Amino acid sequence: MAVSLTRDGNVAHLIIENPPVNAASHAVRAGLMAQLAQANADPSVHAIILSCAGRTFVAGADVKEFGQPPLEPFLPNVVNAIEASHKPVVAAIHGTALGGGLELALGCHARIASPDAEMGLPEVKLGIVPGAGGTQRLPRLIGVAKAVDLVSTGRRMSAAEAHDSGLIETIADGDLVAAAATLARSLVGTEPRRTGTIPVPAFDATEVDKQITAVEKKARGQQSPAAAARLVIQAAQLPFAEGLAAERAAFLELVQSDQSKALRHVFAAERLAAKILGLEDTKPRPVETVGVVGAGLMGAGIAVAFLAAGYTVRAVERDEASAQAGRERIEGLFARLLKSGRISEAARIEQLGRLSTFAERAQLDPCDLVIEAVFDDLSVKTELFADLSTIVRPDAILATNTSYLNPDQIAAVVTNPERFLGLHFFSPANIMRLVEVVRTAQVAPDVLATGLAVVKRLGKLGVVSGVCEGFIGNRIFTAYRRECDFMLEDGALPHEIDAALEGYGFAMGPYAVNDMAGLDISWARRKRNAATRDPARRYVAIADRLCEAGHFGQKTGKGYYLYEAGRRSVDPEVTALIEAASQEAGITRRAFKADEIVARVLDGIVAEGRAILDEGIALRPSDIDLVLINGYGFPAWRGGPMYQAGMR
Ligand code: T1G
Repeated sequence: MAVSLTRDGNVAHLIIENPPVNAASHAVRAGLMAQLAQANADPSVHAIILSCAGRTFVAGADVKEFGQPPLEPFLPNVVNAIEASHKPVVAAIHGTALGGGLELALGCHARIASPDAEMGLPEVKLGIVPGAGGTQRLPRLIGVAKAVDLVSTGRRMSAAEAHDSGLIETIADGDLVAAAATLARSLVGTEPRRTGTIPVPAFDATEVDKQITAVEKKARGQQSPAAAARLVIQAAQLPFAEGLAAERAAFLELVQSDQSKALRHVFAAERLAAKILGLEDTKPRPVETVGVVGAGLMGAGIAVAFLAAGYTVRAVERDEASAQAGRERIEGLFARLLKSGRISEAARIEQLGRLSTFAERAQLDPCDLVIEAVFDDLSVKTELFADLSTIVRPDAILATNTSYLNPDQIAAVVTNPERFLGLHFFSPANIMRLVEVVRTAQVAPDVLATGLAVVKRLGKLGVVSGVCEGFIGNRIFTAYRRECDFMLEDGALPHEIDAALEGYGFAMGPYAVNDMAGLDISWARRKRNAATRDPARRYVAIADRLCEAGHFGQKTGKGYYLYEAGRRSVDPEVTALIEAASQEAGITRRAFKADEIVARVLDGIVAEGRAILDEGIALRPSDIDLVLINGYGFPAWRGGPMYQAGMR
């Protein structure tokens, strides 16, 4: 039974049980309506509590029912019925109360949560808006500005923040259900506090308008964030029932939209990425102490990611001075997280407390896993891993963060190479969600499973990639850049290509990205590969010309663009250099429309994606979508390049 009713004296306890995440499926909705009616009809019941069995409170409507014929009772009606109850109903929240789950709790007359509970309305991440009263009830409890932030970002609130903002009455100290029963009993005989009847607090309309403008800018073409934010404003302008109707209409329209279908593909793809054939029953190895070799930009970010996820970190550098610099770099990242409010002072101290830095590799011997982020050169890597093989336990896992080298060549020097794999982080490693888990030729199943489990514990998205130059992401990015460079030589200009792709929804165009990363890194690699480059293949020398002219990007104040006083502008010197390169190549330049630029780029990406699938480097098209979305700024609301190409 999806919803059971038990008694605790004069309190009826409704318990939802629908594993794995108590989604508000049809059975749950019908069960709630029936048990609520029974509790309300029973004179010996004076109050009601609503809680969930298993690991979490309701994590939302059942996304698996989307696109199916809708079955009554609909969730808004269930929430309204709870709100209308003449006996007080208390929600007891543990785990994650998300979407329709939080909306159920908002329909209750009071809410209590366990200290580690989280709450949010992440519907925008599925291309929809809350559809069961969330945009109308939430602002009545936490105010308009905070509600706009929560519904337009889909972020979660901790129990502490929820309590401070007025979303929940209290945080349970000890047994959650017992505390909820006490709270429910304290409300017996009082008029239930129906959220829908609470006036929306006054708000600063100018400030909220600015908020919505920022939401639209950040959405880069995605509809749902601004739609959700506007509905919150309407809550302050319309009678409650009309606000609910406006929300429902917006929900029903968006749930049919291409953007929502694409984002639901991404939701399902993320769950699928963790499912690897043959690893279903493979138990990961225990990992608690992690070694990080190289505490430069990448290494420091990786160390912060592991510390934030509760691991003990031993960071090693080549000498004392570098080790000290590495520690300062890590502390600097924490200081920035603190300043931006992403971490509390207590958490910063606790996490840094699990860090130790050394100048001797021998200090890595207690590690369960060691990952390196040293200079991306084969001889540097092989020397390191040959040494590490003699230092750490024979069963300790060794991982490389290489972006372009062949991990199988590195594995050749590793003792017990079955314990070696690639964990390719993206910069900044403590922020970027994507990690390519590189399946080396000899990796043991439980080592691969451990890699995926570690990435999940880091709160990141692991995508398995086979071994080829650049793995999935950089290989496709090379193809994407190649198409862009061809158009550059054929007549387009960097700002035109960037504008076309940003107009399509990319976070940033390739030339602006290149200027941020620095042109010299890829120049060094091109020079390394020049001897083996296929002379039959078209080669565009524009980037080389720019580097020869000292255009290394933002770090030199000029790259594909000019950077003055923090502003980016078109550089006539670059335009002239590009036109000269076309002439040198005997090409008559022509104009490019934005649509053609986007189509050429997508064709290039999809063609490389198909090759990667044919070679078995990626396990499925949706993995490629996830890599481009989470590592290269491809707009999630378009579902990914392979999805756009009709490959599911
Ligand atoms: N419906 C159905 N199945 C769900 C689900 C959902 N809402 N959420 C998760 N699952 C499945 C998931 O597919 C996987 O299944 C298993 O649960 C474990 O998930 C009216 C309309 C809750 C934080 O957007 O964010 O409410 O792959 O691997 O990492 O306004 O899942 O094992 O077969 O992700 O521990 C709004 C979505 C819906 C929350 C758990 N809610 N879920 O994370 O496990 S729209 C959401 C999550 C809505 C109303 C509207 C996470 C999680 P399988 P998992 P996890």
